[in-house]
Order: sequence, then C-alpha cells, then structure tokens
Amino acid sequence: MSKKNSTGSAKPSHSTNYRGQKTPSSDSRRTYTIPDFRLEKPSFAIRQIRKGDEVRYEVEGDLNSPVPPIRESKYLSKQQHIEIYRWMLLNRKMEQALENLYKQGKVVGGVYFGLGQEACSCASAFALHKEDWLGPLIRNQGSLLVRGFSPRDIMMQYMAKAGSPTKGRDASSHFGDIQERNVVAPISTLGDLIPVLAGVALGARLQGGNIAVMTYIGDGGQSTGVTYEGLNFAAVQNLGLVLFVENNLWGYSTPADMQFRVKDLAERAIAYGIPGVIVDGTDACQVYDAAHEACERARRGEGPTLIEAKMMRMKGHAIHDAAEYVPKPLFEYWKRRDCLARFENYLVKVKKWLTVSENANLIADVDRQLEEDRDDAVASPMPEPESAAGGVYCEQGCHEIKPKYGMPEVKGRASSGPMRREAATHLR
Ligand SMILES: Cc1ncc(C[n+]2csc(CCOP(=O)(O)OP(=O)(O)O)c2C)c(N)n1
Ligand SMILES: [Mg+2]
Repeated sequence: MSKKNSTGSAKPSHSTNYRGQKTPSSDSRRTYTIPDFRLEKPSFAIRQIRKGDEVRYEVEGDLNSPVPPIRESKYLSKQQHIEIYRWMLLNRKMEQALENLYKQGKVVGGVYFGLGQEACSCASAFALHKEDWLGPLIRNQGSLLVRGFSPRDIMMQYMAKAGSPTKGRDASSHFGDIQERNVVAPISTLGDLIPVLAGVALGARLQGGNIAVMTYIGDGGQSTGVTYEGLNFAAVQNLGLVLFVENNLWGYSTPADMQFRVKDLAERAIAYGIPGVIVDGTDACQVYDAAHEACERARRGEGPTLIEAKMMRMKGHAIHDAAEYVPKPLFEYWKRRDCLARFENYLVKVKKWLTVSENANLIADVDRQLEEDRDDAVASPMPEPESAAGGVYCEQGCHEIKPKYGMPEVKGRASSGPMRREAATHLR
C-alpha cells in the first residue's frame, strides 16, 4: 500500500534537498545515452544578421581546430575500406561530370549534389545486404551506385534519355528498382519515404523475415509531421528501419540552428523510445560501423535506429543555387574535413593499404569508367515524341506488376475474416 501524505494523496516521487527544494528521487530520474562517435565536436553557431531588408549569416566559434583523424572501423576489412573509397570517388567524379553536362546544356532540369556527403551515402548503403531495402533522397546518388545503378543510368536519367531508368519521364533521381535492387524511388515530399520504408519492413515481417530498410532525411526534412508518424510507427511495430538524419547544416538557405532547438537531432530518438547515435558524416568508418550495427539490430527484429550524421552541404541546394548565403569560413572549415581526401590519406598514408601507384590506378580506372558511361549516355537517343504518354498511365492488363511481398499465409484463416491470433503475433 502506498503511503499517504497530509492531503491524502499518494506520496510524490521526490525528496527535499538541504535548501528545501524538491528534487526528483533517484528511481524517477531518467537517464539516456546518445553515443557520439565523433573524434571532434565542432563548436560554432550560425547567427542571422538583419539590416533593413538584407539578411545574411555569420559564423561564430572556433574554426581553427585541428582536423580529426579517421576512426578505426570495428568491422570493415582492408578490402572493404578500398571498395567504399572507390564508391566515394565514383560518386564525386560522377557529380563533377554531371555539372559539366549541365553547363554544356545536355541536362534537362537541375542537378542535385552530394558534395561533402559521399562518405555518408556510400558507407551507409554499403552496410545493406542484398535482401535489405534502400530509400535514397536526391543527394544520395552514391547510395544508388553502391546498390547497383551505374553512372550511365544516373547520367541518362539527368539527360532524360530514352534508355534511362524512367525512359525520359523524369529528369533527376526519381527512380528505383523494386524487382532486383530493392530500391524505393526518392520521394520529394520530405519525410514520406520513412513510412513507405517502414511499410516495406512490415511487408517483409508479414512474410516471416526481418530485414533492414534504410532511408535518409535532412535536418530540414526531419521537422515534417510524417517523419514523426513514420518513425513512431516503425518504433511501435519494432520494424527494422535505419534512419540516417543527414544534418548538413542547411535546409535550402535556412541554417540548422534556426530549424530546431535540440542540440543534436539524435536526441529525438529518445522520444520514440529507440536508440539514437551520432557520427561524423565525413568519416566513412564511423558511418559504416553505425549503419552496420543498426542493420544487424534490424535483422534481429529489434527495431529502428536513428543515426545522426553531422557534416556540411558543400554546394547550394541544387545547381541553380550558388550558396552565397553560406559564410565563407564555414566552407573553408569543412573543406579541410573533406571526406574523400581524408579517407584517401587514411588508406594511402596512415594504413598504407594502397600504394601511391595503386591509388593512381584506382583513380584512373574510375575516370575511365566515367568517360565510357558519359560518352555512351550522351550518344544515346532521346525518347521518340510519340512515346511521351506511354508508361505514364496504363490500361488494365497492359503490363504485369508483380508484388514482391504478397499477403501473409494464415493458417485456418477464413478468406475475408479478420487476421487471426497466429498472424497477428508476427507483427510484434
Ligand atoms: C514536405 C516538403 N516540404 C518542403 C519541400 C521543399 N524542399 C525541398 S528540399 C528542401 C530543403 C531540405 O533541406 P534538408 O532536409 O536539410 O535536406 P538537404 O537539402 O540539406 O539535403 C525543401 C524545403 C519538400 N520537398 N517537401
Ligand atoms: Mg540539410
């Protein structure tokens, strides 16, 4: 029986300190840990300065701190390090090629870049197994490469060529592959990929297996209501969602400091009742290790993980945006922390896993592949005008859509009756 106080209510769960102030008793105090794997915790803030109609940003804080080393991976083999490095090189150089194609007037529409974020895209997707699923955003072109799309596919898509994944129907990265590569096409309505990917994990669960489903959301996009709904659903259902919150300090031209009050976006995991971790998004080893551990949890059926990857968007929102609102010292600070240059230095000089000539050969090989793919993409035809409406709407029966996951087989279930207890337990 609980003790009653003078007003007859149950004893409150706090005690009184020597000043007579009420303090929570130890059993009611909650403590949470958000592991932070970074080897450097940048301390600066971006301030908005307004003068009349003019708005600009200034950065305050220590911008001269030494560049952190790469953290040793607990899981990656030497060969896997080199593979990730190659994907990152391909990612960066493909985007440089796309920029040139745009300037030559060959790209239809805009180009979105992941400059500075290649480690996050490539090392995260590298942690997925074949049966897992990926839902990239438009900056995650590196994830698409790792998942098996070629630079040719991506360049053709940007040029809206007939042979592109969407046959010229879309001009940026809104394409996926639900048959072979298990890739959900990016959804531009920010946050909407989260419930979709949670649904994929639920579909797999209903088939009796737990898989990892990985998707991304930006520091801006994470404020959307659907982010909360999707992640909460995944948490409650214990679905294997691996959510990368890519905190690249800018959402279009709005600095992260003006978008949320929490210190770290990983803290939001606490409110969902799921693990949250922080990594340096410019360190491929930290990104991979966190992604690998989250994917393993997912495959064990232990539910979602939120990984905040901190880094910096090193270009404007898209090619039309020169990012003049970004304070120059911030670019200089993050340029010194370039994910590709630091990983190259780690492999060649620190670990000595690549000799200087092996590295030069690897770079030349990537250049060769990109040139071939680019020439092929440029030379390939545009769609025939008469085909414009094809594949947009379809008549019933004009092509077959094969579901990857069907309805669950439920023992003894009446054909249209409610799901019985045996099936419902699979949802836990
Ligand atoms: C629900 C929704 N609101 C607004 C937009 C318009 N929009 C597209 S990108 C963008 C900024 C996104 O910033 P962030 O999420 O930080 O991603 P980043 O571009 O930095 O990768 C906005 C506001 C959108 N696509 N979807
Ligand atoms: Mg952002």
